[in-house]
Parts: sequence; C-alpha cells; structure tokens
Amino acid sequence: MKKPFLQKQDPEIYQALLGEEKREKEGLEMIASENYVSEAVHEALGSVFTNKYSEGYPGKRYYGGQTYTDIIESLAIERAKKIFGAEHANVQPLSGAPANIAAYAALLEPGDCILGMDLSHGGHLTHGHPATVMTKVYRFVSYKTEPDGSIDYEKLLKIAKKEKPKLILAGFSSYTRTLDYAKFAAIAKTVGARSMMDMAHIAGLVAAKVVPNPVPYFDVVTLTTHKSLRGPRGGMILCKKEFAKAIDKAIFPGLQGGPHMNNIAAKAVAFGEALHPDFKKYGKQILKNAKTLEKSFVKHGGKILFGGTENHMLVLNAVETYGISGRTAEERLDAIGITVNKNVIPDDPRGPMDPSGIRVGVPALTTRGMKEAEVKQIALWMHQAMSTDDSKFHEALHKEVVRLCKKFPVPKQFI
Ligand code: DSN
Repeated sequence: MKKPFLQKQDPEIYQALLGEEKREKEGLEMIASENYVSEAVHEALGSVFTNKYSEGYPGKRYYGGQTYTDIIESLAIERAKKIFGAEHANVQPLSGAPANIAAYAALLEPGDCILGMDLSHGGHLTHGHPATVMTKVYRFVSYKTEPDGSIDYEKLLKIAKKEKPKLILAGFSSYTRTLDYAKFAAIAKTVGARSMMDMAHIAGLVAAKVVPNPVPYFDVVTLTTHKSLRGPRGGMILCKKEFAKAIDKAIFPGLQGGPHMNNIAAKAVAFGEALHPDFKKYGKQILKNAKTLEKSFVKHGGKILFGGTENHMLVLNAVETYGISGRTAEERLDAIGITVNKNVIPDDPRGPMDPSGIRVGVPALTTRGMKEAEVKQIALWMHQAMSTDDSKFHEALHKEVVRLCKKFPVPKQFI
C-alpha cells in the first residue's frame, strides 16, 4: 500500500513494512492468535486519534478536547456490550495481559489465591506462571487436563475446597476443547470465590455465536480484540454491573494512563464488523476448517493433543508424530512459508524454547476465504514438510504455498 511520506522520510522503516506486507500476503499465517484486519480498521488505527490524551472515561475526562474521543469510546462500549450481551464493558486495556492484571486488582487483595489452568496444559502466562510479576502479588495454584484432554470438574472442586481460592480462572491460550462454564461458576459459588474467564482466543467464535458464550456465567470476562475477533491489537474487560466501578478504577488510574484512542476507534470499527451477519459465516467456517485440519492430520498419522479440537486451533505432538521437536517442526514449516508456533504439551519434558509440540490455528486463512479443500491441501503440505529436512523439497513446497496464497489475497473489506 502506498505510504509516500514514510517512504521519503524513513526508508528503513518503509522497507521493513513492505517486507512484512509481502510476508503476510505470500505466506500462510497459522499462528492461532493472529489474523488480518480490514482496511477500515487500519484507517482508524492510523488516524489522528493517536494524538489525543483521554485519561478517564466518556463524560468524565481529565483533559479537555474530548468531543470526538467520547463518541468513539461510547460507540466501542455499546457495540461490545451488544456483541457479547455484557452488562458492562471497558475497552481501554492495552492488551490481554494488562486486562487480566487489572481484573485481578479489581477482584482481589494481595496475597489472595487464584486457581487457574496450568500453562503446559493450555493456560496463559498471566494465569500464574512463576516468571510473571503477578505471582509475587497473589498465590497461584493450578489445575490440569486429563489424559483424554477433558477437565475433571470433580478434581477441580477438590482443589478449590483445599486451596480456598478467591478467584477461579477459566480460559486458555492453547487448549482446544469447550469448557463447561456452568460447572466453573458452580464451583466458584461453592467455595465462595469470584469467577473469571479469559476468552481471548475464542472471542471471535463467541461473537459469531458458534461456541457457547461465557459472559452470562462469569463475574468478569477478559479478552483480546486481535485474535479470532479480527480487530486491532488490544484488550477488553466485560463484567457484571456490580464489578463495573472496580474494573474501571483498576484500569485507570490503577494500572494504565492515557488510553490509546486510535486503538479504541479501531476496536469500535472491528466490533461493527463483528455485529454484521457475515461474521457468523466466518465463525462457522473457522470451526469447519479447524475440524478438517484435525481430521487431515490424523489421516497422515498426526498425534493431536486434548482429543481433537472444538475451536479454531489444535496442538500437535511433533516429537511423537515426526520424531522432531516443536522448534524443528516450526522451522520446517517456516521453510515452506507456513507460520506456526512451537508449543509445550501437557507436562512437557522439554523446555519452552524447544518444546514437544506445535500450535496451529485457522482464523487467518479463513479470513482469506480458504475452505475445507484448501485446508486438506495445506495439511498435506505440512505433513510432507515436517517429514523431511530436504531443503530442495521444502523449496518446491514453498512455491506451491505462494501459488495458493496468490489465489486467496488478503481481503481489504469484510462487510
Ligand atoms: N501470545 C498469545 C497467544 O499466542 O496465544 C497469548 O497471549
């Protein structure tokens, strides 16, 4: 896309931008948390709203000049509430991690216990990984998945009764099955804990109403807007009315300063897209594509974790399937123009920089209009690429991938 001012003023950045545009166009993006935004979202992101400081909330700001920022933030809030049927929405979180941190601050006191999903079983860093600062503030304990990939809710209740958490946390960044929200809420009620769901990964599927909506069940639901929801990079918190004040205070002034208003404008635009009837078709196709990918991998001998997928992604055990680590699998796929990420598997005996698995997702290629036939072809290429270290063969497959990508250009408009 033409950017004449950038090109003239800063050729190094301009060249890198051209490179990234080409990479995104000519490669297959299969990182489960990535997607492509529309040009309308890009235009809002690259707008004058980036110039404005707007500490506070619509109608209650600390600086003047808020006529238009109030309009966009109010629209973003109303649209978010409508999409998810939420009582309250805060659209200011800069991303998913700050959204989670603010939610903890709103609901808990330092030293309280949080019960969340173990990272290697699909949870997220912010759900209690020892490397995060939150573990210095709260006491985290974790639950795990069963060998068949399910969650044993009786076991979860037992852990909750023993540890007496103040917050029970559902949600994941690499788990592929549907959670039983009613059971999470009932366990939280039994032990007198608050309940929270981090639906960052599946927010788009929830918006499309093709998977169950956690919002009615949980006190607080956090999400990111840039994954399956197909908006700009950012976070959001939804909650019941009784927590609205605490959540808003925890975001500002508790954790953040001036909200990124260009980002909030872009969120509002993306929410407008998610409210369009076509978004449901998008969600349905994501589920079909992910199922097709799972079946194709299984046909080629792939060992899939968690007993398959019920959402937009799956985790493949590369060590067991191909005798290679997740890092090597990622590199072999990279060589043919397919981007995935290496990923730990439950209780992985290997380290996170060279784990046993890869995580693969279909939201981005579904955005490009790819359907079951293309997914079957892609699964075969992936299988072939991971089966060999022959660089000549990888080069030949890379040409096929580029050819397919040219047939399915990244769309500029979704509605
Ligand atoms: N980095 C995100 C993901 O890939 O799932 C989670 O924060």
